[in-house]
Amino acid sequence: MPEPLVGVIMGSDSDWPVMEAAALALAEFDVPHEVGVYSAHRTPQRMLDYATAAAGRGLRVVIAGAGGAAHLPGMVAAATPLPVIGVPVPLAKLDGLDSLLSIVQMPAGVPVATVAVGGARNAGLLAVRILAAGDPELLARMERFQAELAASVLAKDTALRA
Ligand code: RP5
Repeated sequence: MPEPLVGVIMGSDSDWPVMEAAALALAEFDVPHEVGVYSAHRTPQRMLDYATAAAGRGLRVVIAGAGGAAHLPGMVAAATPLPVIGVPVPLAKLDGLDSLLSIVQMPAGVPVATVAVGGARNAGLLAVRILAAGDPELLARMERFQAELAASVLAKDTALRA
């Protein structure tokens, strides 16, 4: 098994039904990744240990998803120099707006690239793009993916007009 380049982490295993889409997008591009639960509130030291060790372990990007008082992405970004992508996980109450605002309003100097509420697939694709910037083969695959996406839209347009 190749060493993971992307860490897909979440505050609770209850986030997995949303976060799985990030792992699936990475798998689609054969990007080695790992998955884990690290709670900013319930296991703060374990979360910090993960974040501080991530770059040294060879990770290049961290995708962090959390819901409600969603402090995981920001705290991980505070403790690692790696790019962190935050996924606001929608919970039963407040529809994920609380998660979004908890993740997106980072203070200057500590960025988290925040995707849409429940936008784990885009988080995975953004991680692929970050890696592809330094990997011509992965960049070519991303270009093919974009061309296929465009073709699928054109096919729908053609079908609609027929
Ligand atoms: C957050 O609290 C987690 O990211 C999860 O979205 C939310 C609820 O967690 P559970 O009570 O389902 O474990 O930290």
